[in-house]
Amino acid sequence: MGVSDNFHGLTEDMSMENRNQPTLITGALVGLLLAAPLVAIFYLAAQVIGTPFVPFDVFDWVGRVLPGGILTFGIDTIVSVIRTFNLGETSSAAKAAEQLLAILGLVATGVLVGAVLFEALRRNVVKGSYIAGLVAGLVVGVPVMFISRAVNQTASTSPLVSAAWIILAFAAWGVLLNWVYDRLAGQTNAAAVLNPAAATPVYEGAGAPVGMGGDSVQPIDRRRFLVTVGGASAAITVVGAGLGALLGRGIAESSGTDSTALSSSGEAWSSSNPLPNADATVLPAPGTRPEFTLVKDHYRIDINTLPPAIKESDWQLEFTGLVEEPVNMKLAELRDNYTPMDQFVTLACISNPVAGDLIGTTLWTGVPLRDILKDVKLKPEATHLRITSVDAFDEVIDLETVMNDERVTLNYAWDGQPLTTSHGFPLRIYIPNHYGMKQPKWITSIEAIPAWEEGYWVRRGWDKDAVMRVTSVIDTVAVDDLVTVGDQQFVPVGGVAHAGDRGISRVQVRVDDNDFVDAALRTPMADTTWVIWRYDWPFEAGSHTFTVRSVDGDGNAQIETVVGVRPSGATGLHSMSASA
Ligand SMILES: Nc1nc2c(c(=O)[nH]1)N[C@H]1C(S)=C(S)[C@@H](COP(=O)(O)O)O[C@H]1N2
Ligand SMILES: [Mo]
Repeated sequence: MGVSDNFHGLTEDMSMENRNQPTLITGALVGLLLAAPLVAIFYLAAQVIGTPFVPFDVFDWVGRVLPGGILTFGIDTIVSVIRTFNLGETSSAAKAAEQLLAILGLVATGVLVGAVLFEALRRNVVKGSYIAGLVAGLVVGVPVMFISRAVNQTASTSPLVSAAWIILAFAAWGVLLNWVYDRLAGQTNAAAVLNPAAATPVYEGAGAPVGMGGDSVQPIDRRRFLVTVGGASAAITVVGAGLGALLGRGIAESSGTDSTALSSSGEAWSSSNPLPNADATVLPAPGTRPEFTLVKDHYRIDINTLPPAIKESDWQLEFTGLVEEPVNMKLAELRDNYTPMDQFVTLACISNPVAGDLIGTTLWTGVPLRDILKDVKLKPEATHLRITSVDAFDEVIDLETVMNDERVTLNYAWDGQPLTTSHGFPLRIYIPNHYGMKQPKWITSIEAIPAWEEGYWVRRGWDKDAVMRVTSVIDTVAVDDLVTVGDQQFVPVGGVAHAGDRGISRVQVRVDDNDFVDAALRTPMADTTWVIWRYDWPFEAGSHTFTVRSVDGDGNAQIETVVGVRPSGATGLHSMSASA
C-alpha cells in the first residue's frame, strides 16, 4: 500500500539510509504551505499594529537595486499585459500586479527555503532540535529586516519593534518548518514502512501544536499530516487576510481625499465657481474624457508598492549643501509665509504610451521655489538643486530655470486639498514642460550643488531632459450622438492634445485615406494643460478609421514615427475605428 502513496512515491529515488525521510520536494511543498500564512500574518499585523508588510519592502528594494534595463523591461511587460487584456486603469492595475508579485516573491522564497532545509535535515547537515529551522528562518529574516529598515515608509511601529517583529516571525516560521520535517520523518521511519505494527512514531517536537493522531505510523499518515498542515495553513491565511482587511487601517491606501473638484478656496467647481475656461465656445464631443481629473481618478506612478505615509508633525523640508546656513521649514511655514499660486497642470508619465491613461489634469497649489530661495542664502557656487524624497527618489534642476520661472513651485495641495498620500503628501515640485519623472513627490530635502547630476530615472537610462512630447488622442467617435445641420448629419469626434507648457496650435483629423482636416480647439484651462479638440465629421455609413495629429504652440509637429516610451517618451499617431 505504501508503494502507491504519493508522498512515498516522491521518496523513491533516495539513497538507502534516508529512503523514507521527507524529500526536497516535500520541503518545497511545506515551504509553500507555511509561506502563505506567514504572508497573512504579516498582513494582519501591518493592518492592525502597523508593522511593516515585508513582501512590499523587499519588492521595492529589489526594484531599486535592479539595473534600469531589467526594471524597465519588467514595468513594460506589466503595462503591456494590462493594456492587452484590458485589465483596467493602468497605474492601479500595475500597482496591484506589483503587490501580487511581491507576495509571490515571499512565497517563492518559502518554497526554496523549505526545499533546502528539508534536504539539509535529510542529510543530517545540522544536528540539534530546530537549530536548522531557526537558522533557515534567520537567514531570510535578518536580511529582510535590514531591507525593511532601509525602505519601509509605511510602518507606524518604532524601528526596534519592527525589526524584532520581522526577526521573530521568520524565526518562528523556520522552526515550524523544522517541526513539520520532524513530524514527517518520524511518521515514516523505515521500521514503520517495513513493519507498521511494530513501529513507534517519533515526535521530536515536544510541545508541538495541535495533536495529530499519534498511534498510526503508516506512510498514509504523512499525507494525512500534510493535508492537516495545508488545512491549518489555509485557515490561518484566510482568517489572517480576512481579519486584516476588516480591521485594517488600510495599508493599501492611506488617507486620500475623495473630494469632488474643489478650488483653493475650498469651493466645488460650479456655475458660481467655474473652471477658468468655462465660457469656451468649443464644447467637448460627447464621450471626451473629463477636462478636469478628480484626484481619486488621477494616475499614480512611483517606485513604491505602497505610497510613503508621512506625518506632518514628523516632517520638515531641509535646505542643505551649498547654503550659507542649513534651513529647515515646516509645512505650515511654507503655507503661511509665502503667497500661494494656483496652476492648472496636466501631468503625464514618460511611460505613458500614445493614448495611454498615465496622464491627468488638476489644480496645483504651492509656492514659487524662487520665493523660498530668497530666504535660503545659497552660496555663489551653487548652480543646481538636488530634490530628494523620503523614498530616496531624486531629481536635479538647474537654478536658472528656478529663478526665471515662477511656475516652478513647491506644491502642498491638489484640487484645493492637502496632497494625498499617493500623490506626494506633504510636498511635491512642479516643473513645467517635463514628464513626471523629473518631479519628485514626498520631498524631504533640497541640496544646492555645484554642477548638474543625474536623477533617479536618468541613472536608469531615461532621458535627462524628459521634455513632454506633442501628443494627441481620440477619446470618442460619437456615432450615437449625431448632430444634424440642415440635411447633413455630423458625427462628433473628439479628444485631447498636449505638449507640456507649449500649448497646442493645431489638431487635424484624417478619416480613412482622406486628407487631414483641421479640428476645432477648445480654449484650455491654462497654457500648462491639455487642449480639448473636436471635429464634426460629415456622416457616411460604414466602417471608418480616424487618425489624429497635432502641432504644438512652438510649431513643432507631432512625431508620426512609432517609437516606444523608453527613453524619451512615446511617439506615433493615435487611430480609432468606428462604424455606423
Ligand atoms: N518621490 C517620488 N516622486 C516621484 C516618483 C517616485 O517614484 N518617487 N515618480 C515620478 C513619476 S515617474 C511620475 S510620472 C509622477 C507621478 O505623479 P502622480 O503619481 O502624482 O501622478 O511622480 C514622480 N515623482
Ligand atoms: Mo513617470
